[in-house]
Formats: sequence, C-alpha cells, structure tokens
Amino acid sequence: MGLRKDFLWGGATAANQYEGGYLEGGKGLSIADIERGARNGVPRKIDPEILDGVFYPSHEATDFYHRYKEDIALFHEMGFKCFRMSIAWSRIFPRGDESEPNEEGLKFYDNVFDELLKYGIEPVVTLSHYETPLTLVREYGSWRDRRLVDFFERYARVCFERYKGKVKYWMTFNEINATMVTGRNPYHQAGIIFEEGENQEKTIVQASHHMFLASAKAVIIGHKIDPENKIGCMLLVPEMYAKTCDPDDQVLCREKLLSLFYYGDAHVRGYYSNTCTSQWKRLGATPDIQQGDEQLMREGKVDYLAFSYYFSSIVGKDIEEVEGNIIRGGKNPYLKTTEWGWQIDPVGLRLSLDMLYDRYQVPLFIVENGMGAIDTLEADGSIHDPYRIDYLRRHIIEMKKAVELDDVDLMGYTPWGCIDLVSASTGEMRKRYGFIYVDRHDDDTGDFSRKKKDSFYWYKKVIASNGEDLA
Ligand code: BGP
Repeated sequence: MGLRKDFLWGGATAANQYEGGYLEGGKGLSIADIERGARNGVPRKIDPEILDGVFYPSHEATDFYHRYKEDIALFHEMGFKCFRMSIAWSRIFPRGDESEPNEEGLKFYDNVFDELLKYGIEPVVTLSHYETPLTLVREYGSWRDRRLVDFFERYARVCFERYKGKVKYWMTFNEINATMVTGRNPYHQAGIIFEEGENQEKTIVQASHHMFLASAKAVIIGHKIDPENKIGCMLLVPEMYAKTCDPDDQVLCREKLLSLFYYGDAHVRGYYSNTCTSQWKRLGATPDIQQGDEQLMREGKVDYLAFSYYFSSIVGKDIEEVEGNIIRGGKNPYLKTTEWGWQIDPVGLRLSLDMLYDRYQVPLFIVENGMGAIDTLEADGSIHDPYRIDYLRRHIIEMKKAVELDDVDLMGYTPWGCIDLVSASTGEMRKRYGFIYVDRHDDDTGDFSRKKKDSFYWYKKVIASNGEDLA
C-alpha cells in the first residue's frame, strides 16, 4: 500500500514563465516574448513585435536564468526528487530552422542539469511548453507548416544527444490538446493566430497532425539514443460532469471529452481511433496524411501520460460559464472557486486518474496541479498560505485513493509553479502558485529575492513521509 518508493515528488515550471534572460546567451524570441500581461477575464495582448516602453512579463520572468543555483538549493531543501522544467527551444535554435544549435544555450541547460544531479534531483523536461520560436511563426505559419516536424526532430535529437545520461524523463508538447480549443486562437500551444477567412478546423487538425508526427519522431529518436529514456505526452485534463441526468447533457459532456481523447489516442495508442475520425466529421475537416505517417505514429507511442489538473466543470444546456485556464465549462453549485474563478475539485483528480488509466493502461504522471492565489508578505518576511496547503492536501488525498484503492500506476506529482512565476493565462505575477515567494510584481518592480512560504515547510514533510504526513 502507499505510493511507490521511487515516487517522483517535485515541482513544475516552464522556461517562458520562469527563466527570463530572454535575449541572453544568444536566445531567440519565442511566442511568449511578445505577450503582455493582463488581468483575469482579459485576454493577453499579443504585439506584432516588442514595443518600446511596454512590459513583457516573460523577459525577466522570475529569473531562473541567473538564480538557478539558489533555486535548486531550495528545491533540494524541500526534498524534491525531481524538477519539471522546459528547455526554451529558441535558446537552442534561436530561429528554429538553423542546422546548428546555439552552444551557449546548450551549456546553460548543462549547468542546470548538473546542479540538479548534484542533489540527486531528476530533471523532468518538456521540449515545447508554449514557447515555439517566433521566427517559425512569422516565416512558416508555425505548426500549419509540415517543415516544423523536421525542425522539431532536429531540436529533439540535439537535446537527447547532449543530455544523454543527465535527463531520463521527457515530455514532447505541454498540454497539446489545448490546440483544439474551438473559438480561440491556439496561440499558446501551436503559435497559431487564425487569418481572416481561414478554415480554422482544418488548420487545427493539420497542425495537430504535424505535432503528432514531431512527437512520434522525438520518441523514436529518444529511445534510439538512450533506451533508458522515458518520453511522455502531456495533456490538459479538466474533469467534466454532465449538468443533469438528462441523456442529452451526457452526450454533450461526452463530446466535450472527445478532444482530450483525440490527443491521448494519437499519442498513447499511436493511431487515429474512431474517437479521432468521428471528430473529423464533427469538425468537417480531416488532416492530410502522407504515406508513412501512420506507421510513424505507431512506432512513436509514448511511454507515459503526463497531465495537468486544476479544476472541473460541468457541461450541458444553459450553463453559466466559469473561468479556467484554456478549456472552460460551466459552474458547479457544489464547488468553491479560487480567486481566479477556477473550481476546486480534488475528487475530480481521482476521477481523472481513474478514467485515464482505465483507458490507456500506461503509467500516469501528474505534472501540474495547484491554485493561483494572492499572497501577503508580512513585515517579518513570512508568508502564511493555508489556502494553498489546504488545496494541495485535499488533492494529494484523492491522488492517493486513486493509487491505493483503484490501483492506478502513478509515477509522480509535481505541483505547478513550485516557485512563483508568471501566469500563462493572464501574464500576472500576483497570481502565485509557489512554495517559494519571489519579490516580483506586475508593475515591473521587485528585487527577485526569494522567501519560503508556510507551504514550503509543509511540502517538505509531505515529501519526507512519501505522502503519509499531510497534517
Ligand atoms: C497550464 C500551463 C502552465 C501554467 C498553468 C497555470 O495550463 O501548462 O503553463 O501556467 O496552466 O495556469 P495560469 O498560469 O494561467 O494560472
């Protein structure tokens, strides 16, 4: 009983939200570097280029670039077994389409991985976390263009070769199913802003197809370079309930889940199942599939399924819409929300684990979970965040039920934003997730100093007891 002995406790981040140093060491611009900060419910403005006098939160973010040693020492103090981060693709290939990588960028991650390994912390690395090189967007139309498959393959190959023996756990695309959120530009995920008159559905299924091929190629190469590599996909999982027991609501709910399974099936089963082909009918669009593509997808099946879980929502007729990161849904009268309106539902995490394991039968990895909240720094430098502890405790309890009672094979748990960083959906700093507070603010002020919150000490106990001591 209990969690595995080698359970991967840790925390999660992404380069575009944490690293900063946006032009240092030869880094090129990524899609995140032209996005302004916003507020809850207000979409982030995407500028055509970097404008003078405008604040772009990703540029310095919370400065992992210069402070990685200090931060990793803090993660070690908490007892992290692993640390999830992403490599900024444009730090390795500044434009994205070069034939040779940027040595200074590669060296930076060597230093980071060496520092993690010094403490016995396993790096868990996402190759693409909302940070496609901007040149690929401007000159190729991003993932619309099949040439990106080769650019990504080259990038992945360089990373697998360079970090062989240092990094074993990889993920290809963060929250890849966020590409198929109808009614919104899949900018974060796929670097796509729809053009006037564009067949949006066609673009989505085609771009997704290219990403599946890129992921499959990465998995195949990654295994060849080092058979020890474990390479996963990463999905955004919002648990969904039908609003009522009206069968029509159940059908609506089921349909909404199909876009999650679309991405899960392509990655884990390695083919376009009936779930996918029926989506094509619904969307009125099919991808152009070339000879050899399906074979590639079959050979490039992932080793594990990683996912983010923050909230649940309801689906049905006449729902009242509530906030969420990318996929939204309806208000559930049984649930409370965070200050950003995300519905808090720990039981939904257990249900998601059960559903995903039932369907896919591969190890699962919770690589994001947590609540964004406003923290108050007290005069004595302390930060009391019982709301965060409560949220995480309740989710860990349900996570353990999935493992202990439902026999789900779970590899690890890395709460999101283990150190304060920039929010993806709003670009804010005031929406904090961390166990570690960073003195950085939305008005571009702050000295970036780090302070431990109460949750820091709590999480340390949780890890030390392998999830037994949640008090
Ligand atoms: C996920 C993203 C993360 C992260 C998280 C929290 O969708 O993978 O990058 O940011 O959501 O969302 P937010 O930062 O908008 O609060």
